[in-house]
Amino acid sequence: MQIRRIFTRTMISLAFCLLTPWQGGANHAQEDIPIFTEAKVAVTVIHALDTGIYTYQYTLTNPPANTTEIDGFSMNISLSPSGLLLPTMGLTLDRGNRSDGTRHLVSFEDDVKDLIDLSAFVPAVPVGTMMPSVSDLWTSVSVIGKLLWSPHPRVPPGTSHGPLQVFSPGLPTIRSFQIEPDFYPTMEPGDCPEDQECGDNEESAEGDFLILNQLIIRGKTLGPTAPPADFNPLTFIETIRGYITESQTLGWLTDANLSSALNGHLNTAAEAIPTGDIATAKLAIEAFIAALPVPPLATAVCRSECSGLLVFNAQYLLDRLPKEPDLIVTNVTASANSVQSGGIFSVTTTIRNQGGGMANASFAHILFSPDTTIDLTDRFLSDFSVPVIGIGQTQTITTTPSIPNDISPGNYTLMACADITGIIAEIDETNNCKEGEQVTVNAPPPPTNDEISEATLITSFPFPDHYTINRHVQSENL
Ligand SMILES: [Ca+2]
Ligand SMILES: [Ca+2]
Ligand SMILES: [Ca+2]
Repeated sequence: MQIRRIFTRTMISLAFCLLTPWQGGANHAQEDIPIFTEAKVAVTVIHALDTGIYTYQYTLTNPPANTTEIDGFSMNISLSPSGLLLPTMGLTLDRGNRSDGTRHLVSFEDDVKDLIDLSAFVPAVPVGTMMPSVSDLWTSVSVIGKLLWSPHPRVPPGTSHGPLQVFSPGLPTIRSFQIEPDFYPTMEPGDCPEDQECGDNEESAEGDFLILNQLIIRGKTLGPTAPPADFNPLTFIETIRGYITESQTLGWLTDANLSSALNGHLNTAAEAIPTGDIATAKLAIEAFIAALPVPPLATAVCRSECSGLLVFNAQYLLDRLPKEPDLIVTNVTASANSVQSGGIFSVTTTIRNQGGGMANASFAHILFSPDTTIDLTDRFLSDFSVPVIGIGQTQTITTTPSIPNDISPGNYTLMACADITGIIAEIDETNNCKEGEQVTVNAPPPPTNDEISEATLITSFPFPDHYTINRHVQSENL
């Protein structure tokens, strides 16, 4: 549009200068200034899970109160310096219908090759493929990241035009747009040909540009941006938090309670991630998404801009949280703090899956350690099976291990470890053990005051030469 417009303006300017240079000062603007006080752009965003491509659909509306047509829509889609470099291969620009009815399509690379050194070409826009869906349209993308659409015919008052579509792997972000009326300054300021006397015409052109600048309707909408090159979940949570604030300012999100709830979910996730509690972060982000309409749907308090911006960015974050389980022992407790070698006691162990994926069934074990670290000198007491544990879920299991007869009396630290056989691939394999309380192991006292609690006389016929007596001896002190 810009190229065409400059061309058109130049032609008009030349016509003025060549044909009626003395009338160049006639004030076109005062006669033709249209009423153009309101125009809207609505956007919806759709995400294709199989390709990862986001489709941005824009509809322009020219309200009936205006007296002129919409001539163009432009949007800043410049690449963020901290963003991933997205390929522009396949980015296609639509230049409208040819005379034979076919579409005139040009590749972005072809379009910019005269402007830049292609050997040093780096993608300038976060748009991988692009094809406007409507005919009668003229599209361009500048190397600095300005997307321009010029509908043809132009959009009259009281009508809408669209959807204009952008296909991009770029995430939704807040972009500035302009809607321009059908109002042409007579010429570009300073464009008067050297061999002409343009006089007042040039001053009038400057005045016209001032008027055009006031007529242009500016606003914010959604457009693609490159995902961050160095993805950090905590930084990204702050990006989403900023989107909530700006959505409120722009009137896309009008429910203060909903905003507060959304920020609460982000707070929960931001506190959980540094502790390794991915499960809590994941559940919080899922709750964040569940609180919003599914894009491209909107509600009275969350417009399509709100749902597209917040849901797809939250989904992006969710997709990048670790998907493996992470088992940890959150508690291990003994039924007694003093036991006797050869005796039994009960131990209750709680295992939590704080990871981002379900943990299959596994085995855990209980140890006595003379110190507070797990090593080969520790005494194994028992192992037990642990059932499947869902994301953020726990299992509490009580076992009754026997204390070995030959364990040395003394103080031991009770310890429990998850996934001792290593069958679960986890986010963190080094956090599976936890120490419990100190347990004192006492040696059994020597038997005293033996009692015969039971005696059996083995007899047979004929009577043998001698008898065998089996005797069970129990210590009173046991
Ligand atoms: Ca673990
Ligand atoms: Ca140890
Ligand atoms: Ca493991």
